[in-house]
Amino acid sequence: MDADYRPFHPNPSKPRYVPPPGAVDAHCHVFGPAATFAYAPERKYTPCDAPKEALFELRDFLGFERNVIVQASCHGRDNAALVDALGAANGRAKGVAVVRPDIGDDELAALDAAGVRAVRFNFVKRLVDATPRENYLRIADKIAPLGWHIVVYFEAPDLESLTPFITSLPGTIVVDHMGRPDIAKGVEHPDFGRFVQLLADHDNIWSKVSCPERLTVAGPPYDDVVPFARTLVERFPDRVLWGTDWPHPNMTWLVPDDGELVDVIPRIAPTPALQQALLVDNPNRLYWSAQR
Ligand code: 0GY
Repeated sequence: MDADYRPFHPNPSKPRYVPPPGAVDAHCHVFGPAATFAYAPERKYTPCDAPKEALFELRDFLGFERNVIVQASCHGRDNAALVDALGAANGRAKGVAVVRPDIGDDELAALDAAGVRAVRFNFVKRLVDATPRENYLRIADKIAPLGWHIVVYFEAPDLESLTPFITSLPGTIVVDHMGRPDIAKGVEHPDFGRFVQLLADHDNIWSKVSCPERLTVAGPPYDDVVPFARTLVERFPDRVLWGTDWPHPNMTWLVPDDGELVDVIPRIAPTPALQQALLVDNPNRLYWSAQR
């Protein structure tokens, strides 16, 4: 682990909020353990191991039934730790992989059988080297027959330049962490307005309303992030997903308490109907439905 890397919270609090039956943590990771699943040589950070057993224990402790495990950049395009976790989850986890453009159909079929339902395109420069757009388009073509979707991760300053590309991609597109808005600018700022408009104009684009801990300026209980997530949940109730982002890679000043993160949910989704859509119906439709 990097000398300045901050491990996940060792003892999160029990949330006051109780998620509905069937609730899904739709954005989390497994890291290593490095002795079995080595980190990628091209990685930009080396995390603390965060194995599947710890993830499943947290899932149960927080009151969730299922996980969507997202391949993180520290494992590069080797999805072995992800596939191992999916295999151990007894059907209670699906995956988002990162793949090479020359991946074979047999490899894709194996990932599909393991429970992968999407690929992730990561545009965050501190996490990955740039990937040529044509590589992403090749991947988009290859996954289309499987009915997978595409998860995109970028930061707010890149929204404008990426919009033509993102809107040209086929199928369902899920944006990580609300496109990482600059919370200090406020929810009324045109920059966040541009992101809201992107979803308003394109009904194939979804957003994860995750990562208050990454976006906040004020810190817990994340009052400053709530209006952003709530805007998206209320405006696009059937195209939002929620996740813990455990084990919270690359947090510099704050080690989030996962119980406190769960307690943000009723503030961004204030009615039972919105909570049901956010935590149960939307992720189950996208990741577990037979007609995906
Ligand atoms: C996240 C956020 C981050 C890291 C990664 O793939 C990754 O390494 O996604 C980050 O550093 O912002 O979603 O886990």
